[in-house]
Amino acid sequence: MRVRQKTYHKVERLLALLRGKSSMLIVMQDYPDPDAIAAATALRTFANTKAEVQCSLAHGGTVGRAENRALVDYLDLNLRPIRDLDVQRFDLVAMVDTQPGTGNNSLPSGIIPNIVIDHHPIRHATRRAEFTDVRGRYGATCTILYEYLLAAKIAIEAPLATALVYGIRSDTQDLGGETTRADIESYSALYPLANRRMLEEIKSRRVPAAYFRLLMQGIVNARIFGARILSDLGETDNPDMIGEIADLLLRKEGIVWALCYGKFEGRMLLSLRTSDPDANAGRIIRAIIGKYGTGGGHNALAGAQIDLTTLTEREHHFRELVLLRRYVSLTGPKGDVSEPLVPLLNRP
Ligand SMILES: [Mn+2]
Repeated sequence: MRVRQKTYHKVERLLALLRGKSSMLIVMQDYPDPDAIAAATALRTFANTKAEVQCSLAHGGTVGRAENRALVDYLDLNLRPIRDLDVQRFDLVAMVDTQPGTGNNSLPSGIIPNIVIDHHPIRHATRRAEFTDVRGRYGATCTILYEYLLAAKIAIEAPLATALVYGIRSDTQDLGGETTRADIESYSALYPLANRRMLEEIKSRRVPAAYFRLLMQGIVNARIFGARILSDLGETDNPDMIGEIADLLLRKEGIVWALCYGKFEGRMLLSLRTSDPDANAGRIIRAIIGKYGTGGGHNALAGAQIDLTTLTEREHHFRELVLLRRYVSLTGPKGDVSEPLVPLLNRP
């Protein structure tokens, strides 16, 4: 794989920023996915190797999905809750796979990060960072970081290669829809370096009984409106299940849009998926959320969050109805009747 001039240029600028510094905080989404976890690990490797900068990886929420926890365990990462850290104490603050003000991370609002590396559409607040590399067309942030490691001639050990492979694979849905040539080339270069047995183990990590309870809830509550499906998970202790069930519901024959939502720690979290190659789920979810919260994403998948702590039960209920009405009206024709995905049987 050939390193592009642009990447050499970015790497030089990043090195200039790291030089002479001793600590860096790397902030991920609150519920980091494999792309974020691997990209943060790669940035840490870059900073350690090239500038001896010590890094802390932090996020605001939890790692719920069993596969993601397996990845964190395998990389032996000590992920820190951002609220326990004094952000000002670090020489540098970096963000990967997210940006300031998106609502899906817990970087304190007054802090401008020094470094932002991401593949979501660029945000206004990001332009204030000293170093930005936002490649909206890329399938994964891991691909950007792999190019940095390559340009800086850093040897990639098996655990990091494994994480990057897994990150690219999961963010591009196995190199499907939103994949660029750079993603495919990075994947091909990294795959021979990865630990294939570990990839298998991460994917088949066992899940607790609670997983099946949430799965049942997601299926029993699912309702279909023509080519749309939606499901309410209710109160959940595993926010990653919301996205996982949205993925699952999209597999139903004839479904083009899937929305799943639930409540976690005073927030309503929503995951939107579409199989329409011409649609933009990120734009639709922002239209659904409006002023109630924040949201964003890619063409095929998007997420949003609403703070519930200032709302009464009644206000929340009203908003929920508004959101569902917007979802249905923005994703298809009016007049489709609601029917359950699985009509409940009468038990004997
Ligand atoms: Mn990503």
